[in-house]
Amino acid sequence: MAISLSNFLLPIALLTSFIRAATVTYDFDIGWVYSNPDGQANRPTIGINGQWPIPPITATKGDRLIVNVKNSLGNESTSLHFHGLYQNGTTHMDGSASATQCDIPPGSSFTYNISVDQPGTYWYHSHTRGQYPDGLRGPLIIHDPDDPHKDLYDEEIVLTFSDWYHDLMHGLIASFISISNPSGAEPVPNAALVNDTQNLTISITPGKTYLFRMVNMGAFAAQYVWFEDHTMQVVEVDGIYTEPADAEMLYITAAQRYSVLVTAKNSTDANFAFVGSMDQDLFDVVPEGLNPNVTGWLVYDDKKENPAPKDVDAFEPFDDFALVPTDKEGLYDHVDHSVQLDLKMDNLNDGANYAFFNDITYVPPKVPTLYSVLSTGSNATDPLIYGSNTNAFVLKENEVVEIVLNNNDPGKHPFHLHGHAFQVVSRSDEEAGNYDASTAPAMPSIPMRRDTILVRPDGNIVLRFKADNPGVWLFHCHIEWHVLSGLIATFVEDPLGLQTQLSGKIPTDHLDVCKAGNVPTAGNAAGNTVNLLDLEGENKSPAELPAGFTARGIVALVFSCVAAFAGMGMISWYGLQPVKAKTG
Ligand SMILES: *[C@@H]1O[C@H](CO)[C@@H](O)[C@H](O)[C@H]1NC(C)=O
Ligand SMILES: *[C@@H]1O[C@H](CO)[C@@H](O)[C@H](O)[C@H]1NC(C)=O
Ligand SMILES: *[C@@H]1O[C@H](CO)[C@@H](O)[C@H](O)[C@H]1NC(C)=O
Ligand SMILES: *[C@@H]1O[C@H](CO)[C@@H](O)[C@H](O)[C@H]1NC(C)=O
Ligand SMILES: *[C@@H]1O[C@H](CO)[C@@H](O)[C@H](O)[C@H]1NC(C)=O
Ligand SMILES: *[C@@H]1O[C@H](CO)[C@@H](O)[C@H](O)[C@H]1NC(C)=O
Ligand SMILES: *[C@@H]1O[C@H](CO)[C@@H](O)[C@H](O)[C@H]1NC(C)=O
Ligand SMILES: *[C@@H]1O[C@H](CO)[C@@H](O)[C@H](O)[C@H]1NC(C)=O
Ligand SMILES: [Cu+2]
Repeated sequence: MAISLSNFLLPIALLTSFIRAATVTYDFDIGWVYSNPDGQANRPTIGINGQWPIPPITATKGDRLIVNVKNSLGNESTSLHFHGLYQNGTTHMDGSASATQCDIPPGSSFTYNISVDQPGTYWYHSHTRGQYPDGLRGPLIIHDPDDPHKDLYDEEIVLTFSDWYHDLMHGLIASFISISNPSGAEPVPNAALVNDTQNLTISITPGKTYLFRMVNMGAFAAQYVWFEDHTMQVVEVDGIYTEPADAEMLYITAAQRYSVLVTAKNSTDANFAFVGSMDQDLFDVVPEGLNPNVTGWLVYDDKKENPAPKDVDAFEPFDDFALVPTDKEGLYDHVDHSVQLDLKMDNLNDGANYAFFNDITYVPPKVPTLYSVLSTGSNATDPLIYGSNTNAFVLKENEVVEIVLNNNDPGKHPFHLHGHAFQVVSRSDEEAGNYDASTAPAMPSIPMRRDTILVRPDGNIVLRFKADNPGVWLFHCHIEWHVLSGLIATFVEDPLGLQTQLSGKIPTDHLDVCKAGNVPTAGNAAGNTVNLLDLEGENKSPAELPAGFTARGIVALVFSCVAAFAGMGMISWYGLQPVKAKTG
């Protein structure tokens, strides 16, 4: 009896472990293709295996995900980041170029090998500076056999939202970070897309309930999203299940995700529009003729017309701060390590506009930060070795960390932390100024958690998380323009634990791409392996403006130069270069 029972149980155990440990492999050959998703401009776009839109990545909780990347771009380096995956034990697979790996140069290959234990809606994108808006971004969905909401819906549909540019990032970046753009005005997108197209139709069966997994994979614009005459129920944000909460309209910043339940009507009398509308408050100047909206339809009857969307009077989106995670994780009410980050935008002496945390703008170090951790022994706990322009903070194992972010800028910024979902314990209205614990509202006992959060203009946010994931994790604004202008901090979490965890585990292809790109992999941020406190030769930002030289002065200077050179065309424009030396 006992024998036959164990004979019976054994195959089931094997079957279970087989299902749980499935390996999902993607072979991605990254190269240029042409695309024209808004019907207005055919442009070079970064595709995968000759195709764009690029494929969604899907796996099931417990799977091992292997992504074999070959860089066939010819003229650009690349990398892939898996946004929202904690990479617990595999910080070297996080894909953050200059932080956790070297860029993958043209012609090189690289394998990402990740164990995915977290269900939810994520996305993947290049984390090489400024590249993903050229097309290298797509959804990443981790299915969950134990989804607490699975009985509430019949079908799931992925919807990606994004902004879209007709010009390539290479040229846009050159004009963005430039003396000719001293106010730091970001390039304005040309169109909004849903599923990398417009006028998408979704065939709907009456009476069914759908789970829409929505991802904003844009470069810049947040989008207001609503389904006409259908209420959404939010059940997941950024991979965190929430108690169902009704929402008529969402505000989805770049990099955020929402899963919502939408129950179809019982009749097929009409079709209904759904709309994504780019938040034009983000744009310094709204170009004439820009359509900020992308429309799609819930089609109950394909013989009936798809009506034009009705104008909404006011944008009054759902407040995500009120969401309650289903796991009811309580507030971390004791903080071990508080990090204050004061955000500002300002000019440096090259005349261009940069973004700063605590007066420091991020510049990628010569040695990727992870490789500095792994090659500096006990000195890895000293934040100084990571360089003058990385905003490095060293965290101790398992301490509760708090980030107090004061936005001393009139713009909205969506902040993302790699390696964790954080508790959002405070978020002010706009114009509230710096965080002040003595006047701020009481913190929620069960705070909302997610991995990307909006800080309002001249307002503040307070985030908390436990340093239970050794790694090098970037914290940055997810507006790609602000990544380029330096709005990044580096958290070096439990560096000595990380050395033990990853000892002998960096695969050779990781070091091969460094060699191919001539990037050093040992020593401090400057590549100095002897005197770790000597940062001679490190990558640094341009110097500060001389005292009394204001951004306004640069604008005036540029306009007077432009006026002086007017009529001389491109050559006179580039003739602005000498001004650089004069202001320095
Ligand atoms: C979507 O429809 C609008 C309105 O008819 C049209 O202007 C636009 O070009 C369409 N977009 C695409 C990609 O076909
Ligand atoms: C890289 O190659 C693509 C495709 O040929 C081209 O459109 C793009 O302009 C090139 N980029 C640079 C910086 O030369
Ligand atoms: C991925 O990592 C696991 C665990 O370290 C290892 O067993 C496996 O061989 C790796 N797979 C590939 C394709 O590198
Ligand atoms: C939108 O694109 C995703 C893949 O990115 C696909 O899975 C989904 O089915 C598409 N949705 C519709 C309604 O076509
Ligand atoms: C559709 O019909 C079912 C069964 O009669 C009912 O329970 C449900 O409330 C109806 N749904 C809507 C959206 O009216
Ligand atoms: C976009 O949608 C908003 C909100 O409904 C509306 O006010 C605006 O007129 C629309 N713009 C265009 C160009 O259709
Ligand atoms: C760390 O720095 C100290 C000086 O503070 C130095 O004596 C020691 O050799 C360094 N250790 C390593 C592993 O470089
Ligand atoms: C990482 O794994 C450790 C041990 O397995 C666990 O205690 C910790 O909570 C995990 N951290 C994250 C962010 O998932
Ligand atoms: Cu920003």
